[in-house]
Amino acid sequence: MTPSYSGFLGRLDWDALPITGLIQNPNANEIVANAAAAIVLVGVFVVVGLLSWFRLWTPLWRDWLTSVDHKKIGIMYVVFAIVMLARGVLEGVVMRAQQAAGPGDGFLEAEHFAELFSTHGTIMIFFVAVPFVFGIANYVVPLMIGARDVAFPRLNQISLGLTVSSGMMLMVSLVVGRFSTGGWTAYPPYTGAAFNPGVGPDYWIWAIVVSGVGTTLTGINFAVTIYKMRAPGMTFMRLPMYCWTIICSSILIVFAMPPLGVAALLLAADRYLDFHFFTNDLGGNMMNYANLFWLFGHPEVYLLVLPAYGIYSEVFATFSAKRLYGYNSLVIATMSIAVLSFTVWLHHFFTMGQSALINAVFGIATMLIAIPTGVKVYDWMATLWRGRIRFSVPMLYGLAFLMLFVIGGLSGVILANPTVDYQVHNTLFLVAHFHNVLLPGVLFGLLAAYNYWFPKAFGFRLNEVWGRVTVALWTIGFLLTFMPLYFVGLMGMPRRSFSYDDPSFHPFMMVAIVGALVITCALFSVLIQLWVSIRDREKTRVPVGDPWDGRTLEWSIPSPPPPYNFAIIPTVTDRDDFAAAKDKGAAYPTPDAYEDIELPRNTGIGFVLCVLSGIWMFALVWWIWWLAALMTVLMILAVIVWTFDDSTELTIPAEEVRKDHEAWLARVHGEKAVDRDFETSPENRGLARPDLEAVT
Ligand code: HEM
Ligand SMILES: [Cu+2]
Repeated sequence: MTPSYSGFLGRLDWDALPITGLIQNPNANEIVANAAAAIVLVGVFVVVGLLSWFRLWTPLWRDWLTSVDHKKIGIMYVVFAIVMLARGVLEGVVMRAQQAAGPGDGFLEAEHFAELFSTHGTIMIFFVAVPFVFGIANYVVPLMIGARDVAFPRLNQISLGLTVSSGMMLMVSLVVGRFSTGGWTAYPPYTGAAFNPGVGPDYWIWAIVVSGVGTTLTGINFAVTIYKMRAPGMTFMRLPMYCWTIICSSILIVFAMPPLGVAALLLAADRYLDFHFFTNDLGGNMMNYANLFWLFGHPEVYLLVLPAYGIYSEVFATFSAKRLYGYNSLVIATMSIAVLSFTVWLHHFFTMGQSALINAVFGIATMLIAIPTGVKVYDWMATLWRGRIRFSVPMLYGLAFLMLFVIGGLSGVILANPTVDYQVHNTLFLVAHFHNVLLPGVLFGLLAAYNYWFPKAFGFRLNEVWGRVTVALWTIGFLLTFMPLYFVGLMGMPRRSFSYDDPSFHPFMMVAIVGALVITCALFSVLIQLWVSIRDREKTRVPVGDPWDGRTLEWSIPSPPPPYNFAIIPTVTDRDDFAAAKDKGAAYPTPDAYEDIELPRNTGIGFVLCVLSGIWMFALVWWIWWLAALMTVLMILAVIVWTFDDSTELTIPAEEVRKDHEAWLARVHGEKAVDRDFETSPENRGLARPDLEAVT
């Protein structure tokens, strides 16, 4: 701590604003930084302006910000993830442009480039992939297991609040001060106070700590939800594959996030209180950081990709009109991957000085993960085999995934060999590898989920044509951007460097920038698809709720579902219970009696904690101690006051449930069932005709 910064605003001053840099030193680098800040500010003005113009503040507060409905929380998570994705992609493009500018120094300063890969990586992992994965899970899991909500609905709202406030911190770091230059892993000594005395690493630390708390709570929430809230009869061996992957992923969170939080807090202790956990003098050791970080970091990538596996399992089964092949082996493979993911973290520092024996052990452990993954790929292909395949958008993502992900997985096996890793671990080969698993693996899966479950959430289908265009753009863009990196990496081009002088790298960088621009088009295409779909929504409504001839419980209720999800909690007798019911002609039963339904009542606690924790983080970053103390007190008070609120339940009378449900059943019986061949036509109102040609 430097006492000279004990002033009212800590170390905050005019130099923190990017415009100061621009005035003092107008160049391309400063223009890029200021443009980014301006985009944030314009974004805020546009959103505030639109909300005021359309008088949306009240409905926003009443229906969304205070809602504890898992469906709405899920949607808010996904919206947040897509906003952050836009920022992350643009940063990727700026980095590619810098290197495409050719050998020499390009237009960015080294510091700025370092900030870019640090925010880009941090955002993509913590604020795109994680919220997107758990946004989809929030929406889908309770519906799939026949529940009315998650186990702890209010905790769920708090998790969202903490994630959003940390994401907003990253946005603020564009406008006030500068973000870390230490990469998404924030290794000391690069992020230690001696090397990096500014605010950057502190932005990273608090964003990670607070969002980490939110994510840990989500992990607990979903593990408990799937353990305890399954509908009667839904044994674990009848659990949809997607829910299996979410429960594994939740358990990974519970074990993996705390080490990250601890690592970040110890780093904070080093930086704020002059401790020496990770410095080489006074007894510290930065390898402690590397171990803690990757004890989290490796499981993290499986926590992201397992849910994508789950999504593809559902998508392949539905669009092949077949039961998922090898369910038991898929369950075992999922659990094996989850367990193995904790045994391989050392492959992230093969080159940092442990013995050859240790490297060999961890190399082999890493390669073992290819076995359960291979089982999965086999099962998916067997699911497709002789199925009645429909090439809908989620299925196209699935096929792109199958082909491209295998390449990414194989390059991972190559890297698992320590001798090879010695050559390429710090080159663009590694960057190619992890983008190869993160894009076709995680992101394509999430986009498939978005297309697959959108009609469930909003009651109408997304536009097919634009959906296909989007898949094509993502696929082509991915190939052009990242395949060249494998080659240029093998040629020795290092990662994380803002310049290079070997002209033979340049042509590869030119291909990669074209690819990055195609990916930008893909991003726009996602938005165009959404806009076109909203415009044409009358033609694509699917009120009955089953547009794809789905197999699991979420398709057996109206689209969009009522707040309580199920008028009557179903009793499950089969895996793929809804498909089995349709086969037997027993889908859409008329219940004998209805009951009152209790739902959690709205609360503002998540929003309040979001705002308070946001200010708290900002105060800590800028050393505004009085404000940090005040926010700590207010957060504790808010939670205490909130626990005294005992009117937390809301009852929906049986009569109202009956009216709504009967109206929907009447609609089901009045609607014409549509053959699968007309799935994408306006005739598809969400009542699927049993598929007679299907092989099951
Ligand atoms: C949209 C196109 C994308 C482009 C053009 C892009 C580009 C880049 C670039 C240039 C780097 C710096 C590489 C280096 O020199 O080390 C990078 C790093 C990274 N990217 Fe991306 N990326 C994209 C999408 C994604 C996505 C979708 C994810 C995750 C879901 C992701 C996750 C990461 C991570 C974790 C890093 C490492 C950051 C670090 O080393 O600190 N990227 N990306
Ligand atoms: Cu790893």
